[in-house]
Amino acid sequence: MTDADAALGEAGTLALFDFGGHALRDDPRCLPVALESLDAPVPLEIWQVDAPVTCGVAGELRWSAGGGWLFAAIELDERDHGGPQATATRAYEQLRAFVGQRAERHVLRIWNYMAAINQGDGDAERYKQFCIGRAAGMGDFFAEGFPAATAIGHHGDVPRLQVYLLASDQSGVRVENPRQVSAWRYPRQYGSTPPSFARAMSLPALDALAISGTAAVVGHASAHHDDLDAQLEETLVNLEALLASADMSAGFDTQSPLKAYVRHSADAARVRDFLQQRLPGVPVLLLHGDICRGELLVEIDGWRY
Ligand code: 3EB
Repeated sequence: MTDADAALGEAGTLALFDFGGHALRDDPRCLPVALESLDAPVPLEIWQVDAPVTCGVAGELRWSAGGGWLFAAIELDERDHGGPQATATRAYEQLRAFVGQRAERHVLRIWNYMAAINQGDGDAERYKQFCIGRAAGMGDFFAEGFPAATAIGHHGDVPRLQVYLLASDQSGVRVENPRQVSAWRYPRQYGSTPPSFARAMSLPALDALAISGTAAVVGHASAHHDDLDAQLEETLVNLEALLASADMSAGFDTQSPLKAYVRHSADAARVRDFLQQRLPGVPVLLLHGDICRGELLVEIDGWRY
């Protein structure tokens, strides 16, 4: 029996994420993520709740729920929907319609993985088109504030958009970073529709902070173009600023799993060394992914308990 089978056999398993190589079962709780791990062996990410879990398929979505928590995921092939903007709209319309009729209607955290995220110039950049489509699909569902999020480019052959989320029957508390302009207030140069996400979401039920994709952005500008070490340093300063903004103690530990998205796989060893030195003992999963601004080499997200 594989680790995945064992996890799926447990009553409280809400979701299982595979970053390569685990040959997951055809189960609504299993998501093969389009990003490749730069670590071996590839750990399986497992979400568990303290309650029985039900799961199912609803149109193009799959979902699972238990103990007041909801996982939902959608994967769409852009070729069926006409590009990143229309695909994002469709994905978010469906997620919104589904979550809106659930008791777990508070969306706390969203992950977005799309192909060729930096392709196209200026307003034609695929990430910017995704942002327009995402906002249209969200409608006014997040009028009171956006969830925490990550948006990363994958290297898969198929132009597939994957969106998955964690929602709850209890609301979270949005956290912004005083060192950074809130993403939804980014000036026009970053696209006609600014990115719709909060920098972090505090989850009182878990006594945890869900941290959005965090990079070397200061104010609204990217800092340290093409300087990996300096971007990592700046990212750590931003992560600490978020903890302070959430009234949490400083630092990360063995209970705080992080993911580092690395643009160039050749940088993986350096990123691993840097983080081992600066965040000793912190579990970090290294993933090969493109950051949504071409000049950014690395981005970190994760959890702080
Ligand atoms: C930034 O700070 C980096 O579009 O959902 C980070 C996290 C970023 C989430 C998103 C984008 C998103 O602007 C990019």
